[in-house]
Amino acid sequence: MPYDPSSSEARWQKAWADAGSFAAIRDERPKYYVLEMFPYPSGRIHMGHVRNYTMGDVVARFKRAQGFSVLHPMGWDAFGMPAENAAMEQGGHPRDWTYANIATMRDQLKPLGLSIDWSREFATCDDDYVHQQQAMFLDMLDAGLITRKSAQVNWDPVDMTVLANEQVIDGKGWRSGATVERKELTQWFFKISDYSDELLSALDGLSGWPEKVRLMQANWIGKSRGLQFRFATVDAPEGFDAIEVYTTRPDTLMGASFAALSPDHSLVKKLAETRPEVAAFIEECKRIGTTEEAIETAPKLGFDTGLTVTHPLDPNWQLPIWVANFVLMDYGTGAIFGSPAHDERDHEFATKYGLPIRATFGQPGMTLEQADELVAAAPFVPLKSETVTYVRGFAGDADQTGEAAVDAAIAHAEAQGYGEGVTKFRLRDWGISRQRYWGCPIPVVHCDSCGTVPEAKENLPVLLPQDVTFDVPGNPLDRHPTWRQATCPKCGGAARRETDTMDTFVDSSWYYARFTSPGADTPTNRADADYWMNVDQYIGGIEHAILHLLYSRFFARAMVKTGHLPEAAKEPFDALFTQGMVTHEIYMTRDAKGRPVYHLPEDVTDGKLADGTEVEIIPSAKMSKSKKNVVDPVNIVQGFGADTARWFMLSDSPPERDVEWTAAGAEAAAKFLGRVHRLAEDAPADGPEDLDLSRAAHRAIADVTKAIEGFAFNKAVAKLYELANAIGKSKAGGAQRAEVLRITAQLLAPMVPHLAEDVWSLAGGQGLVVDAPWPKADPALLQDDSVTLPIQINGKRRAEITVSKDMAKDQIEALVMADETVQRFLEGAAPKKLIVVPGRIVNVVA
Ligand code: ANZ
Ligand code: ZN
Repeated sequence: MPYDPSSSEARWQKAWADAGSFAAIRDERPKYYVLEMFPYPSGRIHMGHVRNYTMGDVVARFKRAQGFSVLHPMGWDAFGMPAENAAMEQGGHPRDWTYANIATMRDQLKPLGLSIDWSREFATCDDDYVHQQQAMFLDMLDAGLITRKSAQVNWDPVDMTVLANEQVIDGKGWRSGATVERKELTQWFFKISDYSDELLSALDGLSGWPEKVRLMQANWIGKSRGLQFRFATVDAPEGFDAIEVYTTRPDTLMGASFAALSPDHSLVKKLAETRPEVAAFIEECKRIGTTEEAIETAPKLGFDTGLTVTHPLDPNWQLPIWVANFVLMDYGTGAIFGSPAHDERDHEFATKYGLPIRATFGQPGMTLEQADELVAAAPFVPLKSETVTYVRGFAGDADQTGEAAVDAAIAHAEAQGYGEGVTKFRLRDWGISRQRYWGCPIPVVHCDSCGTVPEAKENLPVLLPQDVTFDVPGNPLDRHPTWRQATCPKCGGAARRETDTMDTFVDSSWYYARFTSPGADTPTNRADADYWMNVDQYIGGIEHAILHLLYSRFFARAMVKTGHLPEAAKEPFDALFTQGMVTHEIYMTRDAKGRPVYHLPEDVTDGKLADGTEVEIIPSAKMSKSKKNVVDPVNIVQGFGADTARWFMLSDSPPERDVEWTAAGAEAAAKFLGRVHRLAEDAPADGPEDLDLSRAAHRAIADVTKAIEGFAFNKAVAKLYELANAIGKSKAGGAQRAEVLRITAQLLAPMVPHLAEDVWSLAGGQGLVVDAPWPKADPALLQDDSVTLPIQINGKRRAEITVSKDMAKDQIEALVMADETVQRFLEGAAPKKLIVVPGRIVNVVA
């Protein structure tokens, strides 16, 4: 029975399914919850999925063998724009597109042999999930975790539709190509900013998370300490006697050269009422999207209002008030002072509009003039504030640096009464309203007499209507003839249904909790959630390091507050692992006009296309359809078997790094697995006892265990290569060899589970290897009791000999005399001297 994954893999998968091997069951065993970030049903699985789910599967199978009751589920992050885009482009319905993709991808995933409890599978677009998410929304609304306020959205003026940030490409609508504008709409928000401080400080406790991810989250939350102070205005309209400003660098106040307001600042709006040129400038500023990136990278635009403010430290010093497109209304106070010598944006602005650039400090030993000259030059030179000399300091703070100078400036402002120290966070409330069809409807209605009213729980779920079309842009819910008509749960009168749906990040913020009781008629069943939470090991891509994980951390807290999760689950992921990407070389030729044409790896052999054309080989990069450097896992699984794909994914690189897929690597993996299979098949019925082989097996138990525990799967693979070599070299047979083969099967099982079952059964294992407890290394066999002694002949090291530590002297002498090198030197004569120093050295005098 040679190695034939094409028949054996399906057979083992059926055996596991028949035995219910992967059903997650609450029992007396300790529990272990391993979760990989669930896939978006785009239509096909890709190599990144294979890598991600294989790693999770290694952990799940390993923990299961170690005696844990394991929860390892799978589901689908199924709402979102691609389904609507497909409907717009190809016709059809987003629901059909989504469920068809799920069916295809499930069929592609199952042959990988993942140890998943498929009975828990759900898609976030399932009526049931929508129902429970809406129930939770109502609970959160009740608990004061949700608010409704006005916010800016990206508006496509041609398609007349709201765009998500991802749909804005270089400031233009992705379909219409029209320049995107900002527009104010009333939106629903989760009040995540109430938790800014806690979400930040709790990062310290996440010792199972990569430092890098914790840092990215901390930066996103963006806690800063600064000064909020007032500029007195001169000749401003009534009610605007002062402008409130926020700065993190009050130590640069003496270098101020202008004040700047956001185009959305109330004073600017006031001015626009009477001055058309201000109104026109506001309109101009709106012609960029709402993303921070768009605002940051847009060219700086300013408008001089002609008004001035008085510098707080000098009543005779007036600064002009500008309106600037880079000042955001929803951060700090929506107004700043510009200090161009020490801030790059202010520098760009001041250079463009000819405003003064004055240093407040320079490097040690500089004069004021030298510092001014340095900072006035373009491009902007940042001065390191750790090594400064204050040249235009105030309140006697010369030579104070960095934070101390900021503290001194805050203390000065507080003492003088023109400002106070404050803490601000960059983190904004989470706007979840999407003017889209394919999402979870927000369960509220609008009533003319009662206002905004939550839908009654007994009326849930609020499901999407099926009869919609996507032939015109905009939200089909808005133009549906009847769906919007609702009854007000409060007064019983006619009301209008909310047509916004929820951001799909909401769906993925609690799916891990739902997996603990996917059939419950409440968002969670507390007994199940209490047992299974937390996720012991979460695995996914670094691209989710910020938003998804932060939203999930917030949501878990909200679920604790609303009673859907235990207190201990407010940090839902005990450990996080972020895996690297799968890369491949890129193959390119050029067309007649010199434009690049890319080719699939399967169309290239030895650097040539089928017609003999040579391709240019571009170094490996993340697999991407646009560069055609993709390998379809389905082809690999069909060609080599799932175990080869799994083995290669684990073998070449540490899991946190990128792995380069190569055809040669896949072939080598397949060849190795075939060899292991042959070792089991061709095991001799008898042979000499080989203690070294047993030692190799037990060393492998210890090493593979340690490697898997440390997420060093590539090391576990390397150890198994070693073990296979040791078996191949050994002459041992019979029971001893069978035992070593069974150990090999057990150690292979987390990684290549099908081959492991083959080897296990060939080696006489009882039942399935998937049910065998993880092997334990025998400490006696781990001790290495051999020692290598150098042999010196006439004072020079000529050879060496490996003997067991407790070998008798005369036995060692006999072995030395039999050594080829020694014999050559002795030329048949007896040695003049032969001295054995046990454990150290052998000296021969010829
Ligand atoms: C003067 C100054 C001098 C500043 C200097 C920086 C460097 P972080 O650190 O991110 O909190 N700022 C304040 N509110 C703003 C708004 N609504 N839109 C755009 N920029 C705003 O940033 C705080 C700094 O960003 C503040 O400190 C302010 O510029 C600017 F050498 O004040 B600073
Ligand atoms: Zn009403």
